[in-house]
Amino acid sequence: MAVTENNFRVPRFLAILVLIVLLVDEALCIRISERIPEIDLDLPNQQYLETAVFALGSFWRSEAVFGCLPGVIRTKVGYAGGSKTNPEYRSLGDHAESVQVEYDTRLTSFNELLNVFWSSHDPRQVFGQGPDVGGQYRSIIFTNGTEESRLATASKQLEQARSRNSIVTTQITPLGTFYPSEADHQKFELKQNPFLLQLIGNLPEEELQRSSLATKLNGYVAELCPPKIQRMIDAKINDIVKKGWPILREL
Ligand code: MHO
Repeated sequence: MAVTENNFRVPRFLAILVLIVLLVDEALCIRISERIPEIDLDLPNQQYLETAVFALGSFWRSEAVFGCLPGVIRTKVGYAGGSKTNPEYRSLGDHAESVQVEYDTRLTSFNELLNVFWSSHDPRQVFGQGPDVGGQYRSIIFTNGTEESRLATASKQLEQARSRNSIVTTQITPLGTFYPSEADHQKFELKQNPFLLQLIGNLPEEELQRSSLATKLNGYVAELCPPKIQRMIDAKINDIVKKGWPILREL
């Protein structure tokens, strides 16, 4: 009889111990994130993708401004608007710091991007933007074709009509070559936040640059998302942190 009881006691004790270990592990452990391969938009959807390029001051900020908008799939910072070949951050010549925005035409439009462009900087400032002084921070709408050129010109006229007291300095010019900038400047805002980088799985540089999720979070970190989106991402991150499961796969 006693032998039977002992036989039961040992496994039950072990089972309880295992249960406690599992619960403590679930509650306390920060798991090491795995890499999440980003699913690329499938081929049929590629036809709805367009790119637009704008210059509106520091490209760190420009990338964050556009990255969080509904319909924006990807962003990339670079140099455009000048004549120097292969510009670099410390010697960009006559180029302007620019952002290339890849967007889904079913969800947003060149016109909507133009509205964001105007409301996200001061196009009346001469030779710079905010504290950043110099031609590299000038305001430019780059166009691709006559329709974009028409829309850009019309929107500039509207902007100018808001006040005649100063001149809207924004240039409108066909896009020549867009030179992507060095990796350090891509998703710059997000890279200042190791916690969020880990949250999305510490993607290698190439994947980070192509990631739609990183594009959005880059805007979130800079607090430049539209307020509703900013709050939605806040809630999502808090929820994940509460659950102790530190991988954010999508928004
Ligand atoms: N004011 C910015 C300019 C950076 S930029 C990408 C700074 O912190 O230096 O040109």
